[in-house]
Amino acid sequence: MLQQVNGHSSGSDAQGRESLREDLQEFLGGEVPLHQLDDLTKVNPVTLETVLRCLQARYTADTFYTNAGCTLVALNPFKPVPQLYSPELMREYHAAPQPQKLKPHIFTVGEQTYRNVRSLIEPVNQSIVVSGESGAGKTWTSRCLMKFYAVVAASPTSWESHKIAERIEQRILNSNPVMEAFGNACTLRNNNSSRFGKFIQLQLNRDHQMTGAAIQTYLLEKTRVACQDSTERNFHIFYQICKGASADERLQWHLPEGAAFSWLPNPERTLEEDCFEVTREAMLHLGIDAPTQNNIFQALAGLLHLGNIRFADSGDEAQPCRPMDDGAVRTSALLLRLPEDPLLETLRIRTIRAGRQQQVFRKPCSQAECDTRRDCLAKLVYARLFDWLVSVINSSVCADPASWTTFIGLLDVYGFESFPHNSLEQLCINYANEKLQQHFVAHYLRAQQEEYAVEGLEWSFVNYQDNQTCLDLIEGSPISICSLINEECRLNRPSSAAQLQTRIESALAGSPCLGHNKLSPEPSFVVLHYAGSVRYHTVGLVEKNKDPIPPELTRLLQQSQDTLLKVLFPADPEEKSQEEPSGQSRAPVLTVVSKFKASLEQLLQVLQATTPHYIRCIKPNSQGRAQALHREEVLNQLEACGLVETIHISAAGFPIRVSHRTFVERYASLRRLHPRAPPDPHSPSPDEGHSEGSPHAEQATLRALLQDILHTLPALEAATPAAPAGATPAPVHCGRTKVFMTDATLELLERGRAQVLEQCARCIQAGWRRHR
Ligand code: AD9
Ligand code: MG
Repeated sequence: MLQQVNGHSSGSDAQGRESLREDLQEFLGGEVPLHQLDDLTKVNPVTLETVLRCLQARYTADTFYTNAGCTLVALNPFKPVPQLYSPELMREYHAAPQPQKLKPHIFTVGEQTYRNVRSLIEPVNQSIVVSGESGAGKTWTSRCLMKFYAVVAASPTSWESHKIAERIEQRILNSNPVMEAFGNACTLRNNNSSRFGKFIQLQLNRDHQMTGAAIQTYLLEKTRVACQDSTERNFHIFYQICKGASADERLQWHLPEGAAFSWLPNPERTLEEDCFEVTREAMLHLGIDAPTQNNIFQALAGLLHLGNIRFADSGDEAQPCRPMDDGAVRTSALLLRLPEDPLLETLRIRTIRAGRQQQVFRKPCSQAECDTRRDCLAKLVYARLFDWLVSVINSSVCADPASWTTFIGLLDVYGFESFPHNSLEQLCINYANEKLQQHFVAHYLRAQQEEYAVEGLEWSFVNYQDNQTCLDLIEGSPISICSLINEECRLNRPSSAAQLQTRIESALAGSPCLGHNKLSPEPSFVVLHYAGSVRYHTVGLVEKNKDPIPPELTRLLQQSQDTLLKVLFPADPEEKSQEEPSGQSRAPVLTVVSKFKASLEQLLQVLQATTPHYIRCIKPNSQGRAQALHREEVLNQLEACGLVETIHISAAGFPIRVSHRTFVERYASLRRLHPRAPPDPHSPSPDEGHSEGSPHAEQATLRALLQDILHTLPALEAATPAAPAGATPAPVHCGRTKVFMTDATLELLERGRAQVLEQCARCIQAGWRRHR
């Protein structure tokens, strides 16, 4: 049935060739300047080189968005472009009869998504997946989309609570600065790098107004609280309090001007993110009042002082280590409102239960163990604080279940990462990116090709990169990288980093995605991800995966007199004695990797139940400079996200699919508009060979009607004022059970149908007047 796959009708070969020639001319003949070519599917031929040239030309012309079929490519401008995100422009895209006819923009995706929720008979939840490497602009894009919905889907009523009457959209927007202050940090790749993943559901009521939102976060990189690369920074909020506190607050929080903190590297670097006032104001709007805020910042200052505690070996195994600076212990105890002696004791001494009588033994920790316990205490407090903040924000912005019916989900997860040193955090981040890439491949590429095959449409199969092999290596069963790391945790045996490397390399040697690991002096393994190869260092990997929390630490925090810490660490009345059993620490119930895997699976389930839209953010250069597009870097990203394959498929694709019956029912009337010439007496009748009323006969009749309707298309097109003379017939194809077409064809058919309806209405009116 299908005669070609490049978006040209099967109607006439000559016409198809002519239009193909025109397309080629558009690109090769230079009639349309490259920077004006706003869909990469029109670049001809589609190769990495031509796509890159087009993007480069557009970037030079300050055009940052380009369609790539079903995906939008967003180049990071690395400079303010306020006119591109004004509320006026948002309204323009929202009001446009056909937003896809306007210049490509994230607002086109936003509006299309919004219309999908509104226009479908059975409303389907939508999601926008924003992807790209670190610093490519994902968070920026999701923030702009939230602003877009705050404008176009604003609810008419305001909320009255927390003594502030305000619009819910504003409150949802206020969640951004708070989440970013506590969850973002300056890294080598991005001054405002998200150190957690975020999925936000914008909840819409029956009238498609935003009534609330729900935020889900993924794996905060909590190690950053206590351990930062010398070129990076801790979470923004620590710098905000140190730079933005008032004189009184400095006294209260023990943060004198110029104080040095070992967990606060590069304090002299000032970023635009260091804006304490913005965070405070936003917290206030979210219902976090000034005393609670004060409490939070005081606890954070306590953590900074905790980081300054250093231990010196006592030189005697039976004696605990000595703190080198009593002042740091005292101040952190004071700010966290913990008793000073138990704090010091908990950091320096382990309690172990052993023997039949379960006697309690106290064992002094080595200097390294003391440091680990101090860091663990800080991570524990910060992670709980972050989760608590998310829950407070959710309770402030989440609509009650009865007041929303559909949602638009925005996914902004940390981009693919490859640093000189990669550990468990990068493994999890890159694992998440592999999963999302697979979702993309599965949803668009594979599903599209498979449906074409089932429908009997001819299809020149495109070779796309399926990353299942890589996912098998990371998470597969029975043996994978995750299962091996988890097993080490479960066995709880002392094993070296080199042993873990050997186990991974020998057990998974058969995987084509496990790279060669010849040159590294450090124990590590290499994974060939879809976006590039990454070397993961195995030192400390198992311990990070266990993420052990000595029970004494939790119990210590339960003793705090601080109101906030009391909420974060409620006393557990049922609590049994939790001293460690003798020997090794207890095996953890759930490892970091298994928790992450479970939350990722949950996320994918949600995504799979929505209609997804994709925005691919591209970082034009790694220095964050405006007007500079580095070919090699962009090429790597284009290749990594499989964009070329996407363009191939989308160019040949027909996004609209309708069953034969629905199509005939909706458009049968078009035959009135342009009746077909009487049938050729020599051609076989549609139901020939089938008895009347049989399913085959019905099918044949449907097909005949279908063909009649399709034959009206050229006439419809010719009658369209906008259609240039000799325009290509709209691409449409008949599969076994469905009709496949482009948006343009659908538009044409709908216009024709409206015309018929209008004619009918006029006839009825005329008849009615005559009757009177
Ligand atoms: V990461 O994976 O969280 O490390 P993102 O989220 O992809 O990363 P982000 O959105 O934070 O990157 O963008 C990085 C920086 O690029 C921003 O801080 C802005 O300075 C800059 N940016 C991104 N998009 C735009 C834009 N549309 N206009 C202007 C932009 N600047
Ligand atoms: Mg981000």
